[in-house]
Amino acid sequence: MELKNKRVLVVGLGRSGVAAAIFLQQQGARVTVSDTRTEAELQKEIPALLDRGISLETGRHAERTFRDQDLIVVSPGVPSDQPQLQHARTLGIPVIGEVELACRFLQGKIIAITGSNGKTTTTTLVGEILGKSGRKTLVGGNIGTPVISLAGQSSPDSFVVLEISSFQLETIQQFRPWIAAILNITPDHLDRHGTFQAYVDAKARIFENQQASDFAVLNADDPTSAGLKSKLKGASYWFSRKQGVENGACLKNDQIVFLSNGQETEVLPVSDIHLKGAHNLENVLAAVCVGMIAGCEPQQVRKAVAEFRGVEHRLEPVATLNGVSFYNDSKATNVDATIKALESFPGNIHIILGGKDKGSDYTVLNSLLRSRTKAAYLIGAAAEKIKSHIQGSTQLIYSGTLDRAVRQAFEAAAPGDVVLLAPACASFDQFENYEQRGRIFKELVHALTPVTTGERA
Ligand code: UMA
Repeated sequence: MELKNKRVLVVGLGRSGVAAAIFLQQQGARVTVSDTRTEAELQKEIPALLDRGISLETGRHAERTFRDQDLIVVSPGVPSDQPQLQHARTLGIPVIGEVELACRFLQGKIIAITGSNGKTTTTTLVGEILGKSGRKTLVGGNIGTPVISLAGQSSPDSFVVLEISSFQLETIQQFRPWIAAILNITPDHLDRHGTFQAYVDAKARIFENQQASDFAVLNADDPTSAGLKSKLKGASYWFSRKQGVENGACLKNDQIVFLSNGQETEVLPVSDIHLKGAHNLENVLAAVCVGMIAGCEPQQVRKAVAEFRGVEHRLEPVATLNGVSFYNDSKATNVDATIKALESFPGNIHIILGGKDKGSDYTVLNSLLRSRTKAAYLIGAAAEKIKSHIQGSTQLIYSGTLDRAVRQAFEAAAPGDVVLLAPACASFDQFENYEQRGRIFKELVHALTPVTTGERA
């Protein structure tokens, strides 16, 4: 892709937009960035761009700005059916996402992992497995490091492990992973995609440009992702925690085994895994499957899994105070992730729910709320909607803020209980992102003062 002297517009000035704009400018493009946030709101981002001579449009997306371009690169958070983008397309201006831009420049083998839940844990673990097997490994994507920022570090011997979201897949054209995995598909981001089918279609695009020499990995236990089998062009591998598979990773006598072309390899005992929950067992199975396809030795895979303690904000143990255990699952930004978090504990849970609604149906939480929780503490903009969906399933407390929820849950909890932040919503109504929500939760927990049993009574 020749960028020298090309007029390129970058839409959105978040992490992806900043990285894309700088990369494009380094390639000799004449770059403009457009963001709906005001100049005052972009104080942190602006200086690095102005220093490099990048032009800025803030507070709006003017149609004219979009018209006068040779290429438009959109950030994942910008809806791809946005009117200015639609108009640019009708003028024949190519509109691509940051991942598509990056794939034109990345060297080495791309391993792409998507799914509604478990992406970050699996991507991180695959990175650990490959890294500990002595391969030159780069990790990025939706996990937080824009893919474009890896382009310059990559070389033909690199393994580039990417967490890829449905938003990023909406704007690919040639993106072709050597190994592509879908972990699971359950309703999420319906506010952006409109329908569940549109969301599934976006996820399925991860396989779109694969060829016979590539590999596809799917979850045999998840009907929606397994249903994409007909779309696969590469060799298909499966992972399952419930059944045997012909090619892929599954369980046999409490061992994870890998099967490929009729050959079975014992990789590790399930007891080596430190992560809680059945969903994490699935994530490990997927990562083992990818690591083995990539040619890692089983003992290296085993070592990496055994040393892996999980990722921040994913069912992360925070502290135990007065016998009450606190868990930070701020990354549970959809209903299915919250279900998995609830399933990880046998009962006595005080759950904190709420934030920015994404068009979700919270009624599906009711049976687990009834059987495993003592109370739900509702916060954020979605509190009223959640209340109307889960009324009668457990004791409901309208806390409003995370701060109040943490204090109220701690006051109500008895020794042996669990206080779980697994909000089933995005964070953007009250926080910058889920990471900030998780960090604040941990700070609030650490600031709680343990009381003696006498005081508590
Ligand atoms: N903006 C516009 N016009 C619009 C919409 C947004 O100008 O119509 C601007 C906003 O004002 C803001 C910027 O775009 O300044 C934000 O862009 P962005 O939302 O793409 O955010 P980035 O900081 O670039 O982060 C993105 C991903 N964000 C989203 O997909 C929403 C990050 O995933 C990712 O880590 C990062 O790129 C690096 O690749 C976060 C996420 O929430 C974690 N992902 C979703 C999820 O996991 O559920 C998909």
